[in-house]
Amino acid sequence: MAELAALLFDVDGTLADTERDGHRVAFNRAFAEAGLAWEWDVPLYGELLSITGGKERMRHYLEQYQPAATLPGNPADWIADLHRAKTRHYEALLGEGGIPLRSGVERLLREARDAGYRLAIATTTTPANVTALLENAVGPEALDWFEVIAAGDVVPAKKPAPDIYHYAMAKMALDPAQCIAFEDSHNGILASKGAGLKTIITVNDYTRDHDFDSAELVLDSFGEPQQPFEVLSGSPAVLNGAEYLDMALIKRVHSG
Ligand code: XBP
Ligand code: MG
Repeated sequence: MAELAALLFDVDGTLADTERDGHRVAFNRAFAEAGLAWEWDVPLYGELLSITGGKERMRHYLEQYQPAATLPGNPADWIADLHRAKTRHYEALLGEGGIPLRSGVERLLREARDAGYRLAIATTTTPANVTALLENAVGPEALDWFEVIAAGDVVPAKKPAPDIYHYAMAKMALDPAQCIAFEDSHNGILASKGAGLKTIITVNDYTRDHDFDSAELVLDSFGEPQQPFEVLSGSPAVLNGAEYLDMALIKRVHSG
């Protein structure tokens, strides 16, 4: 087994709980601004999350839930315009400061950096959304923590395709055996496993019941020293009594 060199992070649901109170609200604000009587409530948004990518999700909604809608002009351009508005609303929402990083995330990123591990992001979301999250939840310096921020349309096929992970590793000149991925969803683990990566899952309310059979470790959060994680699945030998995710545990997962 190659030595661990890099940690590759998903963003939405993994670094922060952005979906329900961030993306969903931003979509609804964009719909209202455009004069559309569409409202993505919390359960509906949970269903729509099976389609990754905001533009792809809107197209799916249009086809499946609003088949009678008549669009002004070309559907792809119309969706792209609406999605630009959604991104603007998302950035504004995060600027209001309501979405923190999940438990243990900042502690772990700092520990990994201090120990010399390379960090990258592999996400489906728009690059501006990653910037907005990191700047508002940590500060502008957090953007420099990541050697590569692989995001959005930089690859044509979004998760569950493995392409965004392949892209990030190619940029870093690393093999999958030198990396480990952090995800929160079934589509996410399909992408990371498709790229040959060992994967640690932290679930959230939208993904708790997803299939994570192929994960090396499934937790409810990264945890903190005074705020232990709950283990949903993982090898007791690898866990070795750990109560929060740190580099020692990640190295055991990687070599286990
Ligand atoms: C995230 C997504 C994204 C966001 C919306 O998936 O599916 O579509 O919900 O972002 P993952 P955009 O966490 O697996 O990367 O609207 O910018 O696409
Ligand atoms: Mg995710």
